[in-house]
Amino acid sequence: MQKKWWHNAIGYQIYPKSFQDTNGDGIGDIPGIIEHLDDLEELGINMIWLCPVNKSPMADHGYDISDYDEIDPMFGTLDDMKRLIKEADKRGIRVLMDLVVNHTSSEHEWFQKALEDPDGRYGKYYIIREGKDGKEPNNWRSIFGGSAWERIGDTDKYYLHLFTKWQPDLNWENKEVREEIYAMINRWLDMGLGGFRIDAISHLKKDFTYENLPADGVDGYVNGFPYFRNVKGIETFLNELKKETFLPHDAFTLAEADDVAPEDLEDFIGEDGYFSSIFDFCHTRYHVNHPKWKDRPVEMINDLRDALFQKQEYVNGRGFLCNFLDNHDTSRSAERFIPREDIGYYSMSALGSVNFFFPGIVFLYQGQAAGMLDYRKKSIDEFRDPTTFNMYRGYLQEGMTEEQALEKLNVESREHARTPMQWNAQENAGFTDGTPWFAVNPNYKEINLEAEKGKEESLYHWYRKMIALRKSDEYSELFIYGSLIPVYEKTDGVIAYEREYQGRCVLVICNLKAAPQELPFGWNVKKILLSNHKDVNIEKEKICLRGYETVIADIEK
Ligand code: TEU
Ligand code: CA
Repeated sequence: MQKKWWHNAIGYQIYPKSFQDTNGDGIGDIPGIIEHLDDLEELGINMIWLCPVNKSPMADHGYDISDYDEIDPMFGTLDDMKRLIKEADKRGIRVLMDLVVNHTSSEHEWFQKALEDPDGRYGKYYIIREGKDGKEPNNWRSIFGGSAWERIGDTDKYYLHLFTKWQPDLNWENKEVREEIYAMINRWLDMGLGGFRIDAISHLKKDFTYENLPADGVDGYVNGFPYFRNVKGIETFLNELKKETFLPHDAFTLAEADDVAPEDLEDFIGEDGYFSSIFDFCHTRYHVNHPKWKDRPVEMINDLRDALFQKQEYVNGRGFLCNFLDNHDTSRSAERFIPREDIGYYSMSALGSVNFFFPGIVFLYQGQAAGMLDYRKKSIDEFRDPTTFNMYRGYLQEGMTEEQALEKLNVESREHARTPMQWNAQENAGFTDGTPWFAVNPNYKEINLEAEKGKEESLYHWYRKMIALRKSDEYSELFIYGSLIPVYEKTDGVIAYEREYQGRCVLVICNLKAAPQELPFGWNVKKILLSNHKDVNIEKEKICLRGYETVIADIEK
């Protein structure tokens, strides 16, 4: 395998709106990111991904871009962006932008022109179809709820939007669209950008056979994923995209590519794959799908373990998945997997290591190393996300009471991890001198980065130590190229594995149960590398793990 700088990169996702405000308007900005580069360097980060900062009317918080070549004034200027790239580079940190090319904003110039003349040149940039019997062309449900089609004025034409109606889908079948996009990508890469996180890439190709299927919900619509997710033929677009842009720049790419079939993984992330790495979401949805989600039973940990190991088995060393627990589209992982009464340093540090030493790339989300948690809302009006509002309407339609719907959203909403970054115990957690665009979690006086840094046993130090170990001269090759061997696979609440490389072996054991567990132990420990407690209890032939204890050891098999 050809070695690349990013093989052992530690990534950090920034939600710019909520990271650091520097001009008192209550909205995080690019100068705010520059201010914290030293913090990120100290943590050991060498790659940052910024959620979209391009010009946008912000209908979906920037995932609706109206000008790909501009920075939204809310975040700063193009010069700020160039300065960020330069300052990051000085600290060995590469910058990734978010590439949102499945759709544009409805305010993008192309779409405005398409509306004026749906049959003209720009109409062909989007997916516009005639309605059927005065209704939408078909009954696909948008991923964000409601119909996936929106009528154009009082015509009988509709445009497709897999996300909100303010995010019309681009027509990738049109070569002219593809060429515009490639040229835009190359302009950014020429500026010295490290690469991109690529949004919703599995949806580029649509199956135009448009079958009207029986509705699968009370809204009368149907889940159209088989027609617009990883549809056959997408490989032609993905190959071309890579060849025309990323490849000549040797750019790093991390695609949001959900549910790629095991047999296609090599095409996606193999040595000559379309992308350097992908996000898979197999492990992020239990909190809503599990029948007993309210209690976070230990079976959820077992399911998490099985899903994580299964995905790694599919990849089987052929490429690099991205290992993450938190992002801007989900509640904080501790809230999803740990019973509420147990949430704290031990449980969160143990959870943080379950996939940290896996083959692949590690990505942390802002606030994760500061121990940030969800802020439960008391009213629907406190949310800011269009999808959350759609979900709320849907739940009421299904017959839930307002309280029941709110309770569900307090777990499910995509917005929980988007509250402002908690830097310190000062007003507004040090995020802004103004009024924050989205309420700061009132727990900031206790939970904030400065407080974490000051404690001996803290998540911040835990992550910093884990990062240092992953990157250390002695072990980095093992963590990059070593094989993954699951152990204790049938033990309730335990996620454990060996990493083996050239005759050396590291063992990672995480007990995700509140209760202690005594496990048989047949290895010779050469050295304890890390433990989230003060000491480790290994006796002859057994290890006694405390509740939520993690041990990482160099072993002899
Ligand atoms: O999310 C895409 C998204 O909603 C996926 O999780 C989706 O469920 C998946 O593609 C189905 O296969 C991204 C961004 O992360 C999100 O914040 C944006 O709102 C969205 O795209 C639209 O740009
Ligand atoms: Ca600002």
